[in-house]
Amino acid sequence: MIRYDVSDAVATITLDRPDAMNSLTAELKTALLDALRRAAADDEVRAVLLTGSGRAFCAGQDLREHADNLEAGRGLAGTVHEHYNPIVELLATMPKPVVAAVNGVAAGAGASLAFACDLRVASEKARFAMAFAAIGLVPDSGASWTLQRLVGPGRATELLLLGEPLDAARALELGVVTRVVPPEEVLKTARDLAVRLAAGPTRAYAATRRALAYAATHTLAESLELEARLQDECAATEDHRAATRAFLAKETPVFKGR
Ligand code: T3D
Repeated sequence: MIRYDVSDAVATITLDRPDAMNSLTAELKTALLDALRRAAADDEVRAVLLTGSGRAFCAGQDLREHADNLEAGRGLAGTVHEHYNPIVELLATMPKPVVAAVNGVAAGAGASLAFACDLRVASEKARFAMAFAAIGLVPDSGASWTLQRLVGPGRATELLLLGEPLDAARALELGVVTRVVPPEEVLKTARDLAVRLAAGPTRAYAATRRALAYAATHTLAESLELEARLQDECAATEDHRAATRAFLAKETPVFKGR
């Protein structure tokens, strides 16, 4: 259900239910959460790459399992709290960068997973479907928070209420994705970015993620205060000291993530 592979300090996590468009069952969500926890906790992993196998990135909640839960009177069976929320929180807050290789359609919570990553590289064949309203649900897995930060509240409202699919070109235009490449290049392009980030100042990247998330919901004065604290932390890192020495010696810095 999940493939987990580490090389070049990048953990590649692949949703691997291609026959069901990588739609999310409880089992797959548990495996994804485990994989993300493993990547977050492993100091040898300095960037994460999330992708899907087959023609989809992820079609969101598995609606067959969902229908079974509804029929059995279990409602959502606790999956939002138990799975979706911790998955998205970890994607958005783990202390290392996360890149999504959106190889195909990303629908519902599948789109939300991509939105929670730092960078999104999409295949020309990818599309995003804000599929929640079409089945009478509210956007979840952070889409109400992330999408409006990517495209602004006006566009986000339209996308979430009308649910019209967004092709890759339009997604790039609106800022939902950062790059669009031919399908055969999507994984390599995203992986190259992840490898580049994995060779960077991991602690400064973690601090940057924190600062951006914090600034999105705090005042300028509060954000300046957090920046000052985070800058003290970064200034004390081995990477910062070594990079400063390298600059003055006109050398290329080698970051160790410490
Ligand atoms: O507990 C909770 O449920 C709460 C959390 C909810 C979070 C959510 O994610 S809600 C949103 C759930 N996802 C959707 O509503 C998306 C449903 N799928 C679609 O809209 C379309 O299938 C796609 C836009 C993803 C792809 O369209 P297309 O035309 O490329 O493919 P298709 O023909 O519609 O689907 C291909 C197969 O995948 C098909 O199965 P079949 O007929 O070949 O046996 C289809 O049923 C299956 N499939 C697609 N999405 C899902 C799915 N099966 C189960 N669950 C899916 N989400």
